[in-house]
Amino acid sequence: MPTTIDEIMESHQTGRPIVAGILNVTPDSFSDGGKFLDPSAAISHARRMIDEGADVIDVGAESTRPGSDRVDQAQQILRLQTVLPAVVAMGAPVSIDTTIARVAEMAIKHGAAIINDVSAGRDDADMFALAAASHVPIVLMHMLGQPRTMQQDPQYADVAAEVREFLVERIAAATAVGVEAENIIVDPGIGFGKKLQHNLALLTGIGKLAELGCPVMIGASRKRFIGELTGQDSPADRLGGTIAACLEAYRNGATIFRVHDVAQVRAALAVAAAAKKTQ
Ligand code: HH2
Repeated sequence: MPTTIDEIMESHQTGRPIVAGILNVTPDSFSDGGKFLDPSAAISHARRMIDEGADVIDVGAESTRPGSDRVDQAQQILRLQTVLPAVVAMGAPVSIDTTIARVAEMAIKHGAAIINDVSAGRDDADMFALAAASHVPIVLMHMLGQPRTMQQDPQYADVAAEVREFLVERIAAATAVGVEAENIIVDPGIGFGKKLQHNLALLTGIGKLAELGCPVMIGASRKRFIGELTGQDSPADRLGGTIAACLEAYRNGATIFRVHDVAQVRAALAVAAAAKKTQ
């Protein structure tokens, strides 16, 4: 049975871990760029992730890796137009990873059930109005700067407190436009304008975000900070570190995990969730 939106939005209360499988319909994503640009490859990968236990499929047509170039609205829609309806038809909720309201609108028309906006409504002034009018949950993520330049020496005095402050402000901006507070998911934006020590402080400091009363999403999968800790240059080799990061985040209150390796993370979280229940 597919996971419902209510189960996702109540996950921070129930402790149920939600796994969002990443589907990058892009030529240049940092870990799987080019692998799923072909619609039939993308569709079979979504099928596989659902079979492996993904609760959500997070579909994106623009890479936001450090240094990436922007992809315009028409190009994103072109990349999504075959894949998105096919993935929606598989029955699992689909989230649309975009910062452009017209792209999110097209995705919602085709059945997408969640907006994942890594700019937290700052790139496109219409995004919050769209979320409010269509009553779909929206992920608000923290990013310092823009993907092109965000890794150029990011600085914080207290990263967890500053990320929290940013998200409090974005929640207020979204609700002011009519987005229901119950429809907001927050995300500290691992790797988005953060050095190694910032990412680690955020994984351990997630409790500060969980206090906001929204589900917390975490996207640590295969990211560079894991390679910095393990010496693994190739993102595909970073599964062990990805699992450790997800478990650390879960222990501290995150419940939605955006990952490439669905089966393995699902299994790790099943064990962690069962152990948590006995506490
Ligand atoms: N990370 C990426 C993309 N979207 N969305 C949320 N909410 N949180 C994240 O941490 C996040 C995200 C970057 O990872 P990926 O999609 O694998 O790579 P790319 O941006 O190169 O396509």
